[in-house]
Amino acid sequence: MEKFKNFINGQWVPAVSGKTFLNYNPANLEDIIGEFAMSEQADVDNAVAAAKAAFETWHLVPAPKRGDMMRKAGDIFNRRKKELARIMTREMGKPTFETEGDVQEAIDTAYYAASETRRLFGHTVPSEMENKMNLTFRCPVGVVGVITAWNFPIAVPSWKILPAIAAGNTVVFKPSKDAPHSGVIFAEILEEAGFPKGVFNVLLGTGSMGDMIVHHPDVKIVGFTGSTEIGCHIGEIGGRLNKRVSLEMGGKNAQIVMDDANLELALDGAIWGAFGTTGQRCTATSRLIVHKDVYEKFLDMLRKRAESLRIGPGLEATTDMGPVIHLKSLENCDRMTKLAVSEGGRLVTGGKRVTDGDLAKGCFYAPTIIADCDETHTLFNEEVFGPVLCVAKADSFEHAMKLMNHSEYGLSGSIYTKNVNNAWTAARDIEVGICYINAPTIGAEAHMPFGGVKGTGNGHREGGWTVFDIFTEWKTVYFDYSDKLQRAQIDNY
Ligand code: UN1
Repeated sequence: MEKFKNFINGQWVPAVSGKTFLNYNPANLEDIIGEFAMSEQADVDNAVAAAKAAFETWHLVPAPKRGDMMRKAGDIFNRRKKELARIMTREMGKPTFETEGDVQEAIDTAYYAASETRRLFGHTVPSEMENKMNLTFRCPVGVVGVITAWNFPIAVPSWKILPAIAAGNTVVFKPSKDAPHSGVIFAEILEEAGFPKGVFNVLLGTGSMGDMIVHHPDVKIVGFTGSTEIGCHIGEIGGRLNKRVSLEMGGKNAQIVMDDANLELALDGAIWGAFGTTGQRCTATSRLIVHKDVYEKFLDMLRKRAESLRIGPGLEATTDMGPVIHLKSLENCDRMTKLAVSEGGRLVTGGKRVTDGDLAKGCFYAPTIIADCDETHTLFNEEVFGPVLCVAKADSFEHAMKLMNHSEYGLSGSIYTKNVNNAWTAARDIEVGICYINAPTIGAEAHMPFGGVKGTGNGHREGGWTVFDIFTEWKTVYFDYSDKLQRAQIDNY
């Protein structure tokens, strides 16, 4: 069986304890992907020490030179795109056309971060005193801990790792225990791109090791994507230890379909939003809010299309929708579906595990649609992270918006309408970080801010130019060339 090691200080090393864990292909649980290092405190200490030492010199490398290496990393991701996609699909399940898109997001992020190394702008500002100039610039912070989920095993880590390193920080990365091979790939690529030893380190292992990274006194910033429960836990630790923590957590994203919408377009959006990545995106459409005048018609269109999706292993070219990540997730889909029906929801399609032929070896759940839900239903409020879509009927635009904003989360939201007034009102009033007009709730682009409001996050934005606010500190410099003591607020007024 293939063995996978940690990457610390430019070396591939087993866990200090020698312990390992196994990871399985969710499309076929008989397919064991490999044996992965199970890191503990000693490994965390080694990785953080390496990153801390590397920071001493890395932060002094001119940013555009760091950008040159970043561009090379983008080239390597590009060269290996198809091969990586198959590795990622084998460990987390989504079809290869999706994992190729996942790698493309990392390529885009690498090139974008590389360009930004020539644009890490500060400000020059007039002083209130004579012969004095004020300016600000961004400073790297030190060792960054990155902890991510398995659903975008290359893209989401890239949003944090690449800008953090481009800005002059060093990184200790803990990939999900369900997508450790993707973490290994990341290290292979940054190693080949020529980043100095210690700048990027990967620790394989399970959740408790993530806790050790967060607690480590030399880790100055933590970038996290994952469940609300773990994110809030990390936030608490960060608050206590006074470290910056950027949290990207749950979602219960909704798409509104108004009576004046292009229904075929809205259907494409709903199917892709709800069942793309088997519904396992933080941005997945898990609530559909449909105007009463097109409600039954749209449900019928939705059912037909959902039933035509080809379920299968993501490695097969004909597959539209792959498995969910593990058996526990399968059980959760089933539990939430049953609960929705017991609370009065109408099962339109799905609601069962798919076990035809070889699919019985994997974690396949049928695309599931539950109609007649409203704010009182558990399914309307709680994230499933699977292919389970709930549908609610809206009497009017105002009612649809009320349903939309009835959520403790606020990552993404969408509206399909041809009414320009309603579209702009929705863009203003939907309580989310990412709003789509006539497009599904998924599909963020690498160069735009990504993040959510309310229970989804804690105010940070990855992606785009805003990500540098997470991974740098501002320094203000007052440059006095008057040759005398000038007392601000006193000598000038
Ligand atoms: C996630 O689900 O964690 O916008 C990220 C999207 C993708 C990224 C999703 N580009 O759906």
